[in-house]
Parts: sequence; C-alpha cells; structure tokens
Amino acid sequence: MGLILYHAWKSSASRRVRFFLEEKGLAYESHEIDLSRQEQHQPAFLDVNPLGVVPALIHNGRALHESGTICEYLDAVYPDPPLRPKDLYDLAQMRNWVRYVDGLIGNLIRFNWRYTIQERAAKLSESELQELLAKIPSADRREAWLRVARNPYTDTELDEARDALIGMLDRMDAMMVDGWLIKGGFSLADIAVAPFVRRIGEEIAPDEITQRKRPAVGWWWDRVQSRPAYSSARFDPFLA
Ligand SMILES: N[C@@H](CCC(=O)N[C@@H](CS)C(=O)NCC(=O)O)C(=O)O
Repeated sequence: MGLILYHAWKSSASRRVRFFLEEKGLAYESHEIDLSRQEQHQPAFLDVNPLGVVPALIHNGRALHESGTICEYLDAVYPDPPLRPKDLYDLAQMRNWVRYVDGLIGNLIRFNWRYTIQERAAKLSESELQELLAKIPSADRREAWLRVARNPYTDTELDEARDALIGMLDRMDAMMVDGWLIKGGFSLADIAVAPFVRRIGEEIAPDEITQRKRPAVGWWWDRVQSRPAYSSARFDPFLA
C-alpha cells in the first residue's frame, strides 16, 4: 500500500488530511492513534512524527508530518483534481491562509481538551503528571497538559479563544471570491479550515456561521458539507 495515514477521528488536523484524500479519491491504509491513551507520545509513533501529534503520513515508505505540508505534497504527487491554485500569487495567499489557520489550533484545544483529557489529567498524581509531561515533545502541549491537569482554562480564556475563532470567520467573510476562499475555486484553503468551522458550528459559536449572521460563510459552509468527500472523511460529532 502506497499511503498510510496515522490519524485520530476527532482531530481537526487529521480531518483536514482525510477530507483532502477523499477529494483526491486516494485510498489509504488507516492507522488510528488513540490520543486518550497518549499513543502519540509512544516511541513507535515518535519515529513517524517526532512532534508527537497527528496526523502523519507514510508515502512509499517515507514519513511526513504537518497536515498542510502533507496535503501540498500529495497535491504535487497526485495532481488530479488540482487542489491548489495555479496562479503563484493565489498559491502564496493560500499558504498564508493555511499557516494562519494552523496558528489557531491552541484555541480549539482550550475547548476540546476539557472533554478529552481534563477529567483524567486532574486525577494524576504529581509524579504521574511529571512522567507524562516528560514524554511530550512540544513545549506548548506540555503547557496545555499542565493547564488542564492543574489549572483549567477559565471562562475568560475560553471567551478569548472563541473571539479568535470568530475573528477567523470575519476574515473568511472578507476573503470569499466566487464562493471559495482563494481565487480559482475550491482548494486546500477551504479544506484546511473546514474542521475548525465544524467545531465552531457544533459547540463553540454555532450562531456565527449561520447564513443570517454571515451570509458568505454560511453559504460556503453549506456547500462544503454537501461535498461527497466531506461525508466520507467522517467529521463525526466531537461531543458524541
Ligand atoms: N500543525 C499540526 C497540528 C497537529 C495537532 O495539533 N494535532 C492534534 C490533534 S488536532 C494532536 O495530535 N493532539 C494531541 C496532542 O497534542 O497530544 C498539523 O497541522 O499537523
């Protein structure tokens, strides 16, 4: 098998790559990483992605991480249908958008980890917590673990995170060209942000993505969700 995807069903970055693979019609071998059991910090997975996060891809025996990079790489290797704009300026705009969205992941984590990690993390003894932290490669994730374990995010911090995500919706509204985020049609820019919008619509700020509140974003979201690849990528409810 040429493509092996290490992913988690509820992970936004994993959903991005699954959506992309489905749009391309590329078959892949699925390896689920159980984030609740810290499989992402196990040595076997760190060999695939030293950053200790999902997703990671193996293509023809070689490992690659970072969901945006994985999608761009696959789009170059398998160009049909193209999911990047041909125009180089538009391509640069697309890359800056993906980079901006990537920078917002900490805001989703503030909401998500309350459900997935907080209860268990709070029960860890000091030595158990230290042992766990020692296995986490990235400083910002160590900090997030420490927060949910000992000093959970406050309502004010959740409001700040919500505001940052709503700011992203405002940027989307302003960017739309012929119904998609980047000139030239549906692209990786739309795919990259779809998992974030899914979480916003499910819990974080559902009113903000309605056609009534943000017509362009609301219309865009309806059309994203009606794509067959969106369904097959499985954006199942996070809170189920
Ligand atoms: N910039 C990375 C972000 C990857 C990321 O943060 N993945 C999350 C799930 S969406 C993860 O592995 N979380 C578990 C953890 O941090 O321990 C990408 O786009 O691939």
